[in-house]
This record gives sequence, structure tokens and C-alpha cells, in this order.
Amino acid sequence: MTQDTLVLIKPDGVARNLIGVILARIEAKGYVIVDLRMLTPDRALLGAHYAEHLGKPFFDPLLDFMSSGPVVAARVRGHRVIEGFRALAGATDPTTAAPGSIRGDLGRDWGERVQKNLVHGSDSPASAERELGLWFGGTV
Ligand code: IDP
Ligand code: MG
Repeated sequence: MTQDTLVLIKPDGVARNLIGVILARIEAKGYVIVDLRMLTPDRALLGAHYAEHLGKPFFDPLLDFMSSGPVVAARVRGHRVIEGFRALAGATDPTTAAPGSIRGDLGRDWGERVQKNLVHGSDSPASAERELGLWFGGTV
């Protein structure tokens, strides 16, 4: 069951010069980066990407944050990589994300309306397919 997932290094990760560290963790785990791009996403792309969160209190702050600067988008491949990258990333809240995870080791709470937690990873095969289509426009 080789899978592809979408990983985003969010604007906080790029601004903190953690692109290399985060991609190195993915590669060190054994997953393969098969496509990579850097862009500052517009609100249309982000609204589609985060459509499930429309109406939540953090939705507008989330779009403000995610459109605030460049993001790195990666198509990452491996057996069970969707589940595996979510484990590498750690819990959404960086304060309680497990040490050893990207968010647990490198992230913290900055007291803002949106959690700046460095990375995004697709949460299911259906999400991965949908999100990879949005960010990469189809299959490799
Ligand atoms: P995930 O990124 O761990 O899958 P989601 O629930 O899909 O988490 O939320 C998307 C993003 O929205 C999170 O990564 C985080 O940046 C932000 N977020 C989620 N829940 C909250 C919250 O309760 N307060 C502030 N920001 C949140
Ligand atoms: Mg999510």
C-alpha cells in the first residue's frame, strides 16, 4: 500500500529556517520526497485546502497565517506514509505534541489565535488525493 501524502511546511517553519531540518526528518524516516515546490498560497487555495474548518473561530486567523509568507509543499511517498507522517508531525497543539515529533521538538505556543505548528500532513487517503490535486494539480 504505497501511498502519497501532502506535507506543507507552514510559513512559521520557513521563516524559522527549518525547511532543511523538517525535510531531513522525513528523509531520515525513510520516506521519499517525489515533488517539491515553494509558493505563497492565496486565500482561494487555502479556503479549499481547509474547507472542513470553515466557520470555526480559528479559520480566518488560519488563512491569514498560511497566506503570510512562503510555504513549502512536498509530495511524500512510502508505505503507510499518511499515518507515518502524522506521527512524525505530532499532535496539533505544539505544547502537548510529544517530544520526538516535529511539533513537539520544534514548536511552541505563541499566544495567538491560530496555532503555528510548523507542518501540515494529510489525514486520510481521500484527503491526500484531494490536497495533492490542489497543491500539485494531478499525479506525478
Ligand atoms: P492538523 O493540522 O493537526 O490536522 P486541524 O484540526 O486539521 O489540525 O487544524 C488545521 C490547523 O488549524 C492546525 O494545524 C492549526 O494550525 C490550526 N488549529 C486547529 N485547531 C486550532 C485551535 O483550536 N486553535 C487554534 N488553531 C487551531
Ligand atoms: Mg488537519
